[in-house]
Amino acid sequence: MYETNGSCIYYSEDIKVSVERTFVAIKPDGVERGIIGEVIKRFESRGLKLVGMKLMKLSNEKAQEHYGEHKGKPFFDGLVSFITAGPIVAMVWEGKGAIALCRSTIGATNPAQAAPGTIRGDLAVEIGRNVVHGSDGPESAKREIGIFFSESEVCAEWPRAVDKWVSE
Ligand code: DAT
Ligand code: MG
Repeated sequence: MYETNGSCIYYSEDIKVSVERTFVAIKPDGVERGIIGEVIKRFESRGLKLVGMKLMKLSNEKAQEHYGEHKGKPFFDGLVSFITAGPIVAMVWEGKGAIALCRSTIGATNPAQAAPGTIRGDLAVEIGRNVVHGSDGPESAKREIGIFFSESEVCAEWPRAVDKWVSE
């Protein structure tokens, strides 16, 4: 049984585990470079569950809304042009601690400083071409999922048998 509560889901049987959702996007550089599968593989292999995904081209308005926290910064216009320059892969990933797990899988904002083994540390070299986006906290996760996905586009009821081998 699932009860949804914002970006969290509670499995309400004998155990009650809080499961987070987070928004992840493969940016136009990752799509154009043909590394969609490579990026998705990192999250799948980690044990996270994909509960929403679509290939889409962002409008200027949606891009400005998504990156609203950066409005006014010197890189804002370039960031909006970049994210709208081609299709992105918008995704929702779910799991225990999914927000922090996705951020650590993605790596530091500047690929030049990102640790090897992370997506940015392995697949990118520059801050303006850093391949992937991931929500940085529960509030941004909820906000960003809401920008890109309607409720019916997220697969809420999808229990996986493997989940017991991923999380205790
Ligand atoms: P992150 O994507 O790691 O959450 P962020 O939210 O601080 O990083 O910034 C959003 C994006 O904006 C980031 O992925 C790349 C770009 N960006 C951030 N800081 C920048 C800078 N100093 N110069 C150029 N682009 C920058
Ligand atoms: Mg950010």
